[in-house]
Amino acid sequence: MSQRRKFIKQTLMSSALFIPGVGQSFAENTPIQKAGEKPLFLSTWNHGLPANAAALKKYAETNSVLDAVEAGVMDTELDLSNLSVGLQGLPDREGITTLDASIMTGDGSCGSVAFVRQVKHPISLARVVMEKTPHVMIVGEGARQLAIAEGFPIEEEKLSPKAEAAYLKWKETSQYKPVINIENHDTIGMIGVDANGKLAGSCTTSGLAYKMHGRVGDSPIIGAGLYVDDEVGAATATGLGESIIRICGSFLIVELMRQGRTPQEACEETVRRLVAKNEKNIKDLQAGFLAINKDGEVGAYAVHPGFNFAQGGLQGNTMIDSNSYFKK
Ligand code: SD4
Repeated sequence: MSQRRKFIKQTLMSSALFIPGVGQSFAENTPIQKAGEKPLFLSTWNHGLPANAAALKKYAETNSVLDAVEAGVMDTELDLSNLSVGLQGLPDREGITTLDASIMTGDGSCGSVAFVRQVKHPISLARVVMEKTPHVMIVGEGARQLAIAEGFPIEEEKLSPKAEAAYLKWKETSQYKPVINIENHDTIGMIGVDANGKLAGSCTTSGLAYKMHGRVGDSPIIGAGLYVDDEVGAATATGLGESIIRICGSFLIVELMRQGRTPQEACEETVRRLVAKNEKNIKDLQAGFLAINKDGEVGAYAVHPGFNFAQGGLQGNTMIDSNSYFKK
């Protein structure tokens, strides 16, 4: 049996999975790590695997879940193969790459930046907003100025070769269709819990490809793309930001967990809410959520099939396919 299958089987055996009344959207095979198995990190999509590895390494060095979730997604911000995170990401419709990021810890501390240009590590700039300013969110030129003041290198404004090729192709039709689908869904959201049940999360993206200049998605909006509360748990999101902002997706998951839902139940209920509030374009939009509670239990759910995530902790670092509301 492959390591992955073995892992899934083990975690399934240790999970109570039946949720009465949930109906067809119930996830039969999303594993839930046994309570107490901490630290644990969850990250969206395939690049979550190296990101989790970077987070676990940092955690081992510093014992800080905040340092870990920052270091984890910094790895993705530098990943040249990823066209949805970092300065190599696909640009907006004017051909300019603008970045969004947020970071949060379970005591309510949070910081975010949006519509930032020329900064390689927006997640670290979000952390500066959290730790060194009295504010939560700084955007655009103000964020760039903060980066300069804090000694961040300012990069040349130049598309990566892959992004440039894709942009030139897109310009042939310039079709403005805000669709998150198979080709365009690589934001990284990471949530982690430490050995003592303290939580932190991070989220970073270049946002929707060919967006209108100035468009901001869910990733830097606290409560939409990310929410963390040490009393309960944490959640993060990926997908079409407009659909996620509309329902305060990550906040909703944490609040549902506060009311007693498991992370899995909370993710499923939140996706149902998203589907109900986005009926018009639901066939074309993808959104996926990850949740973790302070005991280290896990949930994941998406609108359509195809969402996956990496789970890294004591049992290793493994890719897992999420279940979804709509089936294949
Ligand atoms: C956004 N949520 O800006 C981001 C995009 C994304 O995977 O998640 N892509 O809407």
